[in-house]
Amino acid sequence: MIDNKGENHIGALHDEDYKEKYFTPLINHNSLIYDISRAKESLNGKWNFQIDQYDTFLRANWYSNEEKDQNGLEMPLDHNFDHWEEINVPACWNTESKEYFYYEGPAIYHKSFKYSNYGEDKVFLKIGAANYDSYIFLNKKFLGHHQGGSTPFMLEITDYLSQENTLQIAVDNTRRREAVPTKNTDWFNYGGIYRDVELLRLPETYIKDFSLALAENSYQQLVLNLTAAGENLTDKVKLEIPELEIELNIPLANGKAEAVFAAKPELWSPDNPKLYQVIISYRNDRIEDQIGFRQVKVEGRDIYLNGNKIFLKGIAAHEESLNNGKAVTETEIIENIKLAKEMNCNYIRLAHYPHSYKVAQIADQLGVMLWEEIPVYWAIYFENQFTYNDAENQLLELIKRDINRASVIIWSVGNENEDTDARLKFMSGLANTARKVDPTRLVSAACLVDEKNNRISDRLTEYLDIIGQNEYYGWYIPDISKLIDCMENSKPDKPVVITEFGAGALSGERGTKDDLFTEDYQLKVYQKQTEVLGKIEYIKGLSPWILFDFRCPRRTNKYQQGYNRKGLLSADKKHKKLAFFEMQRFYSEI
Ligand code: GCB
Repeated sequence: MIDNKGENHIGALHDEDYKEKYFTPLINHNSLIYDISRAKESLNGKWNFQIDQYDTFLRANWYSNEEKDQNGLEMPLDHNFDHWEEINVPACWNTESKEYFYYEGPAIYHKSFKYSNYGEDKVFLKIGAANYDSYIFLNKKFLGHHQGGSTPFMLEITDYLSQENTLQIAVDNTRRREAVPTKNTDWFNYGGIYRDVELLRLPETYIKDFSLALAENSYQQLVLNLTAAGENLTDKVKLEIPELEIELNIPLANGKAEAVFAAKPELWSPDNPKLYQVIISYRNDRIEDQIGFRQVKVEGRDIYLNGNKIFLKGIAAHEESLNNGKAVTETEIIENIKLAKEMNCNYIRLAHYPHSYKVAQIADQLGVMLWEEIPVYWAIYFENQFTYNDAENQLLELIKRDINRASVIIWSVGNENEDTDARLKFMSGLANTARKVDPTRLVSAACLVDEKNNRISDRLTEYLDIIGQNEYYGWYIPDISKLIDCMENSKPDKPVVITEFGAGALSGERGTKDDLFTEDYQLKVYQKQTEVLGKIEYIKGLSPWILFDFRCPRRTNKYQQGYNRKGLLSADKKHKKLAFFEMQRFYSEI
């Protein structure tokens, strides 16, 4: 993990490839240990913070904090970590101070903390999410770099801990062409450590990850796949599901335990979000989780949940709140799910990047199905191998994180990308990866309409289980009468979910049905959309764009003023627009 070269690179001050030279390796999905429901210690709270526009922390190795030269003479330091201002973690820096609202670039977080050993053999540091790039330093040592702003990562810090510790995290939210997402998106570019920072203490051998789900084509068998880590991985893993009176001892072979066993769980569904307490123990390690069991599949043009045909009554949502940016609170997550339920939804599309792990946990409990997505959004650098690796790593981190969440039924490998050869190779590769590592869920992506032929046709659909289709008839394609033609021109051989349609409306703005940006116009678009889409046999779900208005610097007309106004609610969620009630009606009648 340690890159010793990183310790003496005085030249880096003027060196433009300092990052590649001194700040590898990358921390990837292999670093993750299953931690949902494990006890962890929080390092949240006040951290010292400094904007570091010229990246001097990395260039001039500030983290090594050398106060004296080789002859013991005092050095003029350009920083004082302890004197920097304090900021909250988790939080987006943009919402912490007016001055940082539009800041884009590197910034440094610093925290001191004490550590005493309680008998554990290993200690891991977990960062829930930081937008986008993070460089981790503990006690003057560089420990690793992580790319990807929405997924968790971990690193083992056992050997670098002492009683008094200093931890620095350099976080950079610069948009970059080769990154995922790339430079141009339709949402606000938040920065900072906006999910929990925690310590995880583990014994010498421990459970690295596991999945527990219904066997394919059976409601009476469960399958456990578990990986343990550490030395001498022998003995047995114990699995208990007390309510089902299951207690099994499963032998480990080469660090893996696999078992298929009889069980008759009550099935999870939005109407009956039944969860079972599951306890897994291995030697001195123990995990306790709440898991639901359900089967989701596609046959012909239908989607089935537990053998019953379903229609995904959905809504799309960004991860944002006016006060907290991306650092949404549990209360806000519950509020969003309740609003969707009030609209009679059974499903939410979490656009366009992984939202907090808490969303899926809460959705498991409250009973709502989820679409989860990685930010392969618009014009990604599809020709670039590093970009692919980054996207695939984010996908694997997301799947590992939410593998046992019954609410998650679809992995989406991207949104609205032009149908080129490079994109096909890139995104079909991601779809294949998702299917290979998780055969218990469906794979999709939100595709663009073939405008030239006015129909659904995208070469990627061959690799998907469900065709996700965005269409903006009545808005970007103003002639809404073309919607029915598009649907009738299309002959999909799979279920289609309309992943987006919509129209902008400033909340409270009224006018005639023809006045753009009024609630009346938005309502007209929704009425026409539901009228047409409701009659198309192959459409098996909708997630209109979007639950509430969200910040976006690209939107600057007099109605928008920095917000995308296609929400069915205002950004503060206090006002429901007319179209909200149209969706509520439509879903109640399906
Ligand atoms: C889209 C994008 C979404 C945008 C939306 C819009 O097709 O997928 O991210 O925000 O359109 O409002 O233009």
